[in-house]
Order: sequence, then C-alpha cells, then structure tokens
Amino acid sequence: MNTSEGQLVIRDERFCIIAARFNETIVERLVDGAVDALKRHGADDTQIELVRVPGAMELPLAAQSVAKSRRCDGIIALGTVIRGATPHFDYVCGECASGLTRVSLQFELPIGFGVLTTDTIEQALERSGTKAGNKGVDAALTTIEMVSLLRQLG
Ligand code: INI
Repeated sequence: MNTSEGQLVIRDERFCIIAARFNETIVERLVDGAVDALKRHGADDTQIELVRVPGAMELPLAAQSVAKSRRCDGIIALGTVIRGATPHFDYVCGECASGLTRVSLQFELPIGFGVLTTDTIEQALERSGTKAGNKGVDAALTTIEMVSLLRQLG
C-alpha cells in the first residue's frame, strides 16, 4: 500500500504568519508559539515572515495577497475572537474561517487555522499557552505537516 503522510520537518520551505492585532495580548502568545514550533522543526528567521492585520476579519484578504505572491509555502493565520453581546462574533468567525478556506483551496496553499473563537477571555488564555495548550503551536504544526504532504502529492 502506498501511503502519503506529511513530516514535521522543515527544509527550505518558507512560512508566513499572519496575525491580528485585536486581542493583541493573547494573539502575541499564539505568535510566540507558532514561531517556536517553526524553529523547533527546522526553520530559521529567514524562512519566517510576520504580517500583521487589524482583526480576524482581515486575515483572509491578507492571506489571499500573500498566497497570490507565491512567496511562501504555508500560511499560519492567528487571531482571537471573543464573544460579545451582539452577533458580531458570528460574522467575524464565519467570514474569517470561510475566507481562509477559500484562499487555501484557490491557491492550493496550506493555511493553519489558529484563530481562537471563545466565549470568554479565560477560555482564550487557556488556549494560548496555559492549561489547554497553545493553538498557535497547533496551527504551525498542522501547516508544517500539510506543506510536507502537498510536496509529496506533487
Ligand atoms: N476582531 C478580532 O480579531 N477579534 C474580535 O474579538 C473582534 N470583535 O470582537 O469585534 C474583532 N473585530 C474586528 C474585526 O476583525 C475587524 O477588524 C473590523 O470589523 C473591521 O473590519
């Protein structure tokens, strides 16, 4: 049986982290986690680019521009959307997720989804480097694996 599976190894691949500034304290922890994961798996500073956008809603457009330029092999999209009293949360989460998926499919480019969508700040803190791990790390690892897999699938 011929099996294809991505490796968690970075050679000459380039990665772009796109990070929202909204809820900046939490997103910075996701950025730190993603950078750390990329470096632990073989990347150096020259292989990592960081792009900042205002909020999660802007992640898809920036991802599309980066993808169109073909200057990286994978994107890690990071943001934190915390539910408020209005339906705004649902629009931001929905458009962000569907926009990133569309860009990924259109440009055949792995995009790790590291956008926290939580009801409370506590839940976001838990997922950005405390008791529930760090979703920036998870998104980076998924991106590394998918970049490797796409190379194999050719
Ligand atoms: N953007 C976020 O990244 N997180 C949020 O929690 C959030 N809330 O709650 O409003 C948020 N809104 C801003 C949005 O992403 C856009 O920047 C804004 O609507 C302008 O387009």
